[in-house]
Amino acid sequence: MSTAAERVQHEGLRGKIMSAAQAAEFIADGMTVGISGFTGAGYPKAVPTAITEKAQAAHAAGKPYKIRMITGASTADECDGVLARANAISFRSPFQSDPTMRNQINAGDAAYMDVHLSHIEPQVRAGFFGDMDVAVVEVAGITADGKLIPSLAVGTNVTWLQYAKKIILEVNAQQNAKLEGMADIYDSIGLPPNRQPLMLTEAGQRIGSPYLACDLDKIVGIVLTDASDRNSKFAEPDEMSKSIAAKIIDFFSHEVKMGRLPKNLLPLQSGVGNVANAVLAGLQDSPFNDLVGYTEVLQDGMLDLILSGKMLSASATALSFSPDALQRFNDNIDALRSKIILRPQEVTNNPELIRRLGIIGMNAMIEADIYGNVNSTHIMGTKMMNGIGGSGDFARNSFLSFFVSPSVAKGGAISCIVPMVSHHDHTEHDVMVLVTEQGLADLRGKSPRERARLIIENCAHPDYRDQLRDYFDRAEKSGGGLHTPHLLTEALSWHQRFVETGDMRVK
Ligand code: 0RQ
Repeated sequence: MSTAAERVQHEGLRGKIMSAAQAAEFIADGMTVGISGFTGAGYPKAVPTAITEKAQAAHAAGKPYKIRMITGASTADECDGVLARANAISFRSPFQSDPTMRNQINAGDAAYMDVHLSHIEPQVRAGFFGDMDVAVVEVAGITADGKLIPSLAVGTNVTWLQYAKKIILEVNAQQNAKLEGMADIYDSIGLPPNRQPLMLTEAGQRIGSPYLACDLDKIVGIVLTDASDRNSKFAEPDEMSKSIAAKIIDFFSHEVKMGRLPKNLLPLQSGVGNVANAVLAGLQDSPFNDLVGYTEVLQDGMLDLILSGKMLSASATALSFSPDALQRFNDNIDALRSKIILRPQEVTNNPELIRRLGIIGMNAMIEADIYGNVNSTHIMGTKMMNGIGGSGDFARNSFLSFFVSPSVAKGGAISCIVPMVSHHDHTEHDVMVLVTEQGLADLRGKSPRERARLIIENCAHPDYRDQLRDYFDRAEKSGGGLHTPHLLTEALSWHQRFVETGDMRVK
């Protein structure tokens, strides 16, 4: 493996190598900082800690110091975590999953704008977030002619490098040098009224360059690192995840039999987490072959489908592996380079492409209501969990859109099927199939009342079915034929009961 210094092959840029502390000097209080990283991959490992030290010194001296931080998606403890603990973030967008950051957002100590991942790059380019003062971007290397080799996530790097006034690069020797050639960087989408069509007609196609590019004069510092992404091991799929996965796979078989899906299905998008991983693990032993992936985050399950030959190719924005899977990836990188395509998130999450390619989108949820509206972000309607991420881009535009969840949370004290969701992320119009360990509700082609009966009988936990039937029956009778029956004074009473008593069940 080459050292980080050896990976800076451009003569002129070698003179810009400096420490993280020196690089952090370019970042002043109040600045908007574009940071690389997508679901725990490709985030800077050293400069965030150096910013933290600056913030702590400023705060100790009674001076203000906070940055406005915009990323591709979530980063990791060495980035979101350290900065949040040092109270160094005043504003955060578009997606995070760090516990301290989450607490600060919910306490009102940091402002948060939760944005569809397909929107963040064009909105930054359009100036909705003001100027971007500095970008801090991790790369796997810099070529002799100044091209940047993307690391394990491409995320928003194209836009950050173009729009930031100054650029700090972290060159990380831990990222495999053989990543060179895996990315497909397309950066000519533009803004209205000159937005260009994305000429990508197959998930595995390449339309751009393998390199990121920027104005080299904007690079003010290069920091050398040698640290891995901090992805933890996935738990082996538990019974709950396996049960949800099995129902989805049965449904695929049914759809193939009905002639509504081809034998190799359609390109698969899968959200983050254990259920998503279990669905992909379940596909390993399924009758489907020649699968194709088209997803934001490529996790262990999809990697193993490619390695076993079940999946032909996968397009992603980030490779977010457990340590074991990263080893398998590195061991097989020569064979994988032509099968995995790393794209900017503005391409991956582009509604135009998701619609054109006919994606099967599978995402997790916090709760759904009896009509099929889904809440992916807010606990009890008020507390931000992570953010909408790319789930909305995929839910609205996929050919088939699934939402999955266990039927209950917190040991049964919370029903994930409720009369009315306490926050709306995905409306009934974007949710086609709901799946819990109890069963699957195919909502396509059904009216709200038909959907309600199906969701209650198929997806709700038995402990809550009578309560839901009672709510729906009384709502139906109350108005004499309402299109979407509700009892407005009771619709959110289940959440209220949980807040007051710690249990949604009527005792
Ligand atoms: O709480 O952590 O205290 O134990 O919520 O629940 O079941 O482990 O679910 O980790 O798969 O996350 C929707 C949040 C699900 C995620 C969400 C509690 C539960 C637990 C987590 P604890 P689970 P997951 C592409 C796709 C939006 C972004 C997205 C998410 C914790 O999937 O952030 O889809 N999605 N991106 O106990 C109260 C309920 C609850 C509940 C669960 N109804 N009420 N608490 N919990 N249901 C990738 C990107 O976009 C980057």
